[in-house]
Amino acid sequence: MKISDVKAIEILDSRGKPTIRTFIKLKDGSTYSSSVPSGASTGKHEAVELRDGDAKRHQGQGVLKAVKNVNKIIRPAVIGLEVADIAKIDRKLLKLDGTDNKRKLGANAILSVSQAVTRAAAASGNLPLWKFINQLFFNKKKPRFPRLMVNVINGGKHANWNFDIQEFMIVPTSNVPSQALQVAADIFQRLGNNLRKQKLSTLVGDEGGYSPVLPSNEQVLDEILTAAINCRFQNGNQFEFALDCAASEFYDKGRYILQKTGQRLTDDELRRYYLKLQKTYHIISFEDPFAEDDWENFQKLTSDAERCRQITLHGPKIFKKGRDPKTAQDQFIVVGDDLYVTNPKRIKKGIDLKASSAVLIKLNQIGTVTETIDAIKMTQRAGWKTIISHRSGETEDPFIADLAYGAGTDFIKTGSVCRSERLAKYNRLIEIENKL
Ligand code: 2PG
Ligand code: MG
Repeated sequence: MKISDVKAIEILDSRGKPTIRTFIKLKDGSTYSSSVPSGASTGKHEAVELRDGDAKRHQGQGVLKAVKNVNKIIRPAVIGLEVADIAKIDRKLLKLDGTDNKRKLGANAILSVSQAVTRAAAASGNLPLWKFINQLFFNKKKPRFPRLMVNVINGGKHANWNFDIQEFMIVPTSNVPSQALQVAADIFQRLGNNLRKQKLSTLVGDEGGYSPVLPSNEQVLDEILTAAINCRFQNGNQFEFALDCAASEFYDKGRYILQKTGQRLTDDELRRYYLKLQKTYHIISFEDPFAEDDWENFQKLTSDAERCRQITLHGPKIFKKGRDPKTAQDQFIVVGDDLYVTNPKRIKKGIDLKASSAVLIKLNQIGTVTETIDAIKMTQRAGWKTIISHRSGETEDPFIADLAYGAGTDFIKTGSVCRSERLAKYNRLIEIENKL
């Protein structure tokens, strides 16, 4: 079916900052929309998010220029095109922009169109979004539910720097959404009760995790462990731990500067610290453990992780606390987020250098659906893990839930079980589980 109209508007994201929503109208009059999120701990190599810079509106954060680019430049170019031909439409968008980082039209403008077109194409073919993505891009490879990375404590830039580590996540073992969410929600509620009993704050950060004042990263992990034990869950059985260190945010001129203690760690000291945390708490995933261009230290930690994996698989059972290393699904992956910014060129470099063992995938870091799919496929071909991710500034659009299931990614990271912009994605996974 052909596109008959396109219209973008400025809306607000979960932090009250402007973002863009685009509507695609088809020849039969049906209309479909999609909205784009926005990061806080952004990578410097990300595609450009176009902001107005007009101090009189939204402290310069307005997106009216991006809206205008959709309504005046993209609209006439895509009206009349066949909506199902997403690759062609994305190519057209890239050509209209003509820059290497989407600075002319804005990745926010381009992605809002690309996502809305994908949603409209799925609907016009009478398919749920996940199925459309699966059939078109993944050759009907069996879709699969991702494991959930649920961020229960927020730190770093997402919570006024109460911890250096940005995200403390629990990863339920089950990949059945309703079951995984039950584990996550039980731990989250219990954690809240425990914090309240200690007269600690239960206010939540940008991604819906608590952000109490606690003296150390270890204390955070201990609090989560206690809550889990209170629920009769065991680390390694019902759930595991994952961290997003977002280390670019505390890197300065060759040193990693811890805000709590003022310590200035060398890269080796930081790596040793991570290994200690990994061993103590059985953390399965370290995202952005080093700064966004620190390829060498990513490589070092990845080879440490591989060594640990070999020992776990073939050596003595070093993990206690109920975890059976032979059956554990995921063991100590190193994830590149700001390192790759979902850019196939940077991912290729990472694969060549063995700089990680997983890639975080964010649509708005690269700016079109097809380039995002390329990034996912390249990562999957390398035998690495894929993690679809939200941004800290989100909307109620659950697009990424369908993407994760349709693409059969290993994980999805979409915040805590609190704040509706996060729940929109989890609840969409429950709908898919119930075949709705
Ligand atoms: C991250 C993301 C999402 P932001 O670093 O992985 O959790 O944060 O959107 O602020 O970049
Ligand atoms: Mg990150």
